[in-house]
Amino acid sequence: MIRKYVVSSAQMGPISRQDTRQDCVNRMLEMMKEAAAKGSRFIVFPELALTSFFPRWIIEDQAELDTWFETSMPNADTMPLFEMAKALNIGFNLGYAEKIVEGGETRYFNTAILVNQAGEICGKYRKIHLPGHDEPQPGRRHQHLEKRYFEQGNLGFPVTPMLDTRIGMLICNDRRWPEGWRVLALQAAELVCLGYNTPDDHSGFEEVDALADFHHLLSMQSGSYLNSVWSIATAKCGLEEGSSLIGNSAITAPSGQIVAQSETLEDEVINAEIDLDMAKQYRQTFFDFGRHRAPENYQLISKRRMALPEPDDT
Ligand code: CDV
Repeated sequence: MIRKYVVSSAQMGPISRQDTRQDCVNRMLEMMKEAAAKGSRFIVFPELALTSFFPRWIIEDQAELDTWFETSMPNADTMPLFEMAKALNIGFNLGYAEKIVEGGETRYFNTAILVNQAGEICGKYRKIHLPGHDEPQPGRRHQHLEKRYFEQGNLGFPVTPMLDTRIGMLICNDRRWPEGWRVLALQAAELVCLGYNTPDDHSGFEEVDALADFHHLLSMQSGSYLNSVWSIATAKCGLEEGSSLIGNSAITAPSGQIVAQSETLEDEVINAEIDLDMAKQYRQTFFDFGRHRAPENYQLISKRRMALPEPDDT
């Protein structure tokens, strides 16, 4: 079986505070049509693609905060995406803020779903590496309050069989943590998709912020190469409510080479034909996990959270 087909990244330019879910969905539908016209079978939308990136604001009123979250999926606003997926025979990955009652408790997650070509949800991931703070930081022009508004994902790093392959999901900051990539690769993921909102004025260090695009691409290229997976990274980008978000959406091969990259800071579809069997070359050589990995030596990775010297170090 030849497993070669076109996939797409549907980068979105800024979403303003006033924009409705329908506004966003209409933009996504246009990009879905454009991708399908290029023969694409799978399209990746950004993190929190249905709203402005609200964790930059301090929102004290719970009722107001709740308006940024989806309580069901699909819902009336997003249903057209699911219908279009079925009509055009194209799967998609969508990020959104999820409010759900689980175990009798109301819970809030930064979530991404996979939808297959029949327009059905077939995979869900809730972001594990939440950046930023749970309390507003004095002196910052923009807050980053993901730790306040979301709880850590509780679904692990699932891999979903779909489109003759196995797809894993990461969300934004997850791309900087090799552990998530490796957990996906150990479940034989061949394609990793990721949406992001990455401000280039976030760290408080000018020289670090100046490397925001470089570090994004470095993370995607190293994640793909070190784990022998294709990846599709999709930005929400441009000047959004005064916050400058990087673009550089990219489709990256298991070789670590970028095969398609966005050029604007606006809505933009990029496409690439990917050969899923390419990953095999890497998994049979440098990254033949069965021959070369030594998990018995990696125990600290799951036992220890932070860097500490050993107790007998002098
Ligand atoms: N949405 C994100 O997770 N953004 C982070 C920023 C805050 C560093 C990122 O890793 O891109």
